[in-house]
Amino acid sequence: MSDTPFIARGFHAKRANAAPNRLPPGQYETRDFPVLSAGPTPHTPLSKWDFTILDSSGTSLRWTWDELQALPHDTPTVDIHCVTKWSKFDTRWEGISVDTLFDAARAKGMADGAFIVAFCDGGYTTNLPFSDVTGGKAWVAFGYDGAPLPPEHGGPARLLVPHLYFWKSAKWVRGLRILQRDAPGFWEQLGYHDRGDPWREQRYQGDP
Ligand SMILES: Nc1nc2c(c(=O)[nH]1)N[C@H]1C(S)=C(S)[C@@H](COP(=O)(O)O)O[C@H]1N2
Ligand SMILES: [Mo]
Repeated sequence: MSDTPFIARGFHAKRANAAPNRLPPGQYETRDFPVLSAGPTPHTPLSKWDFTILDSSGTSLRWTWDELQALPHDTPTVDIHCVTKWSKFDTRWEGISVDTLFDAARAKGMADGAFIVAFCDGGYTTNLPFSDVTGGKAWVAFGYDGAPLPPEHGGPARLLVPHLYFWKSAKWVRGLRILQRDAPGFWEQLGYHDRGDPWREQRYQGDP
């Protein structure tokens, strides 16, 4: 057919001009914001809330809610990807960069580590490589879409690590423990991946 090459060229040109693919393998886009929680939503009053960084030598640094709010805020707009296969584009958050917290910890003489475990009200934990929560890639978020983060989505504050599967973004987060060796958290002990990069489909232990 003489016109087939013309059609094929037009099709490829259109594809080349399209936005780069934002959907990791195996995911679909949703406009909803599903709630996924392994237990009940805790309700810790802000007067009793604090955030703690602990290192392996036993040194710790703690912020009250007001002290945390006094730190410089970021307003990242990011895509998020749940391991149950929904992805949501352009979610708008407000929070404190984890770099800001670790800078303060370093200034106090605390040591970096190779891994961290985030811990939460309600007992949830998740482990991450140190390099995945530093370098502008992770936040302690307390605002969503121009409003305080709703409790079902992790308010008053959750970890936000959008470049990894969303189970790493621990809701109701209360602190980060710096470790030299990786220590699996709640879902990781049940078979989910220690890193969880959605672009490499690191869903389960043993995935590349
Ligand atoms: N504390 C806590 N954090 C958590 C969870 C949880 O059960 N408890 N679920 C994780 C999972 S599996 C996902 S997909 C996201 C869901 O966040 P959302 O409910 O705001 O969509 O939170 C993550 N953080
Ligand atoms: Mo999830």
